[in-house]
Amino acid sequence: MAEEQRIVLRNADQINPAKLEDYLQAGGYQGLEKARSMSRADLIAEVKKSNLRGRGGAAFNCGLKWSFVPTDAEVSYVVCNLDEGEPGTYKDRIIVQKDPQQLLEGMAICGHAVNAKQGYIYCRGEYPYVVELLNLAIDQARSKGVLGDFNIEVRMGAGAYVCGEETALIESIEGHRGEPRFKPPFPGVSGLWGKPTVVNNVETFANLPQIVFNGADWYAAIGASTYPGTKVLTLTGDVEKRVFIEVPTNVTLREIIYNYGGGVKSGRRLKAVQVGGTSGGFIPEYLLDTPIDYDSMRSIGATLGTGAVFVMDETRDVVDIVTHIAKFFKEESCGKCNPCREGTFRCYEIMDRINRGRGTLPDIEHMIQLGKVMERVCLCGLGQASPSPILTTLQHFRYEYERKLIS
Ligand code: L3W
Repeated sequence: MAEEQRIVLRNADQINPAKLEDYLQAGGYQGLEKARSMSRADLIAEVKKSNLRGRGGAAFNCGLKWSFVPTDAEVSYVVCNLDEGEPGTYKDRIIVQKDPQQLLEGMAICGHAVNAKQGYIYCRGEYPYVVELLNLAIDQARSKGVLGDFNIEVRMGAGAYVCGEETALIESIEGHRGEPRFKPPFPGVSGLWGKPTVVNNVETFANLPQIVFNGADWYAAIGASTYPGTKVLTLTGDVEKRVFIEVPTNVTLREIIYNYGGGVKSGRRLKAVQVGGTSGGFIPEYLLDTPIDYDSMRSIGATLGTGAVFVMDETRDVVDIVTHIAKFFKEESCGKCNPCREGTFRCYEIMDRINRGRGTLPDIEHMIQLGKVMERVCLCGLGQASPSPILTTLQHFRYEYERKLIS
């Protein structure tokens, strides 16, 4: 059986997360110390070479993103995306609850690389206890002076899913309504208060202390070559064991479900797996031998996204599940762009009609057309990703839709 490999979760349940001393004894802040001995350009080059790719959904090369911050910027910011609003997703919460200092260290490493003195953690509003732990960790780090002149503050979201999108998140920190901005300019050039801003996910930052301490080559050799390292996954749904694990990125979905999750609950057959949360595509049984790296997942029309692996057994009604998901997107669309505001509404309307046994064959064809347009023209990830459950289930489970149509 493929072994778990812990980078991000290496201190999980080994240290007291509320004690900075524990983190220091486990080797904490050595990555930051090493980073500070490097020039900004060398540090960015090292992170780029490690090929660490964003763990929040888009898998963009982390070092490359940092390199967009102009070298002559007088003020720049580091922002951690802990919004985690994707239903069924909770890996960032666990990473922070198990080891908050590691996140702070990762952010300070980024601060050194882009010459930022101020960082913000944007935390999901439903995680007040995480905010408490983070504030405690920040106070301890500040008292001990381990962060140097890098300051971190926590900001709380208010329950809007769209604020996980980086520019909506920036708007929200600035005190505005959470709506995405047009890109370009990208935040790396013009973000928070118009200043260069790096926005990375919790898991991305949490990898950095070990990457800098052990070197880019060490990291690049772990897991899949195009998406190296490990991935923290949360396995839920119809499995014997619901677990969170950290595995190298070349592990397959089948290994995750059967080796770590103990297989499908009650010996039933597997119908589908949704990877990445509600915006993830549905994967049928015959594709389970696909590795969980970002590119392999994309090649089968799925996403890796937030690392949520949701298993559905043979008794599940795929059309009913997708109808609920479509309702979620309709409610969470911020309404700024027409394709998302109207598209999510229409998708839900059609899905609901089909689910209630009143749909027709043209409904399916319209929805496919609409979904394909939304993927291309919606302003942000919310609208672009929202048709994925519909399109992938129509690809793999079309018979379930047809069975519900008016005959
Ligand atoms: C400068 C360029 N920067 C790209 C940056 C960009 C962003 C990153 C990826 O996310 C997925 C989707 C959602 N100059 C750049 C550049 N960048 N080109 O690289 O950019 P992009 O456009 O590929 O993706 P995106 O729109 O940022 C789309 C998911 O991400 N999503 C994520 C939410 C994450 C959380 C979380 O971490 N807690 O909630 C939201 O939209 O589903 O799959 O940084 O600026 N030429």
